[in-house]
Amino acid sequence: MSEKKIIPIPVYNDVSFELFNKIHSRRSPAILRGLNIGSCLGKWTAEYLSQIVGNKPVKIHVSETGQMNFLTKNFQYKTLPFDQLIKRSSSNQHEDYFLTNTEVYYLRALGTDSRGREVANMENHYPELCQDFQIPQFLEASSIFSSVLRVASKGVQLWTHYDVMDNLLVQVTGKKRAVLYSPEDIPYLYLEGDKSQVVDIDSPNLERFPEFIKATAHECIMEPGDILFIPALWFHNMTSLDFSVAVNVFWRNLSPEVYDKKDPYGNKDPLPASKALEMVESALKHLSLLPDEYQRFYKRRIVSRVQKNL
Ligand SMILES: O=C(O)CCC(=O)C(=O)O
Repeated sequence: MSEKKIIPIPVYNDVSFELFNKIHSRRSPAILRGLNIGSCLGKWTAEYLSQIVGNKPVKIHVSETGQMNFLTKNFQYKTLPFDQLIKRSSSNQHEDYFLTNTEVYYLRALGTDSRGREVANMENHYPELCQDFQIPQFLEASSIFSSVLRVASKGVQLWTHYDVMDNLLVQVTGKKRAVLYSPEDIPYLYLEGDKSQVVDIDSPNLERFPEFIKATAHECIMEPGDILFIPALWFHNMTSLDFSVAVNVFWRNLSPEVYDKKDPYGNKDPLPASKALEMVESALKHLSLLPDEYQRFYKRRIVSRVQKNL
């Protein structure tokens, strides 16, 4: 049986603006280590965060198991005061809980509107934390789309997915394992929309997902202070190895008109791509009017036409 392929994500120390531009144009992931991210490093403990942010309500994911699965929704959305979230997510056993006393928590900060349509922005929504945090001055302010606070219990593993914007993920507190797959690995990832159906990437069900073995994992362990460059369209699967606090910044590398204006997360396909995907669905619907033999023939013709352009 063939072995799982793993490539370590390269680590760059004290990255200059010029080096960052080179890394960015290579379109592959990298760890930027030793950059100044502000006084948050070492300061953002559970006690400090609870005290400074207080009890404002936040919408979170709660799950009995660390391995969260967006497709089967093995978690629930709940609301907690921020300080309660921090208390619970920084401990393994809870006096108060929703599902079980060992449940885990994940916060992906959103805006403040009740329908979750507002883009996350640290300056607007967590101004008390902003004085402690800075992103290296590599990005043009006008291209920045969002800045997202992320808090996770130890053991939370976020499903493999892609986003459509470039991303700098700044790990502030705790360690995190990052496993990334190249956009070229799409044939092996069993996608449903922007997510992979392969939830257990370390012990995949190879009867259901036989091709997954061909995917190459680009891996690293992020230390506090590390910044991971996740290029747009790279799949990523993140596991918090400790109580974890991170901030990520999404920015646009395409012209603004191609992005979906109704996308608060930075993960909706660019408009020309979503149009094209819709047309594929429509093509399949048309073909379903034909007998199997003809359907297969014309699907192969379509695949061969697309492959000519790859
Ligand atoms: O580190 C995390 O909690 C998830 C990061 C992530 O999915 C992202 O930055 O897009």
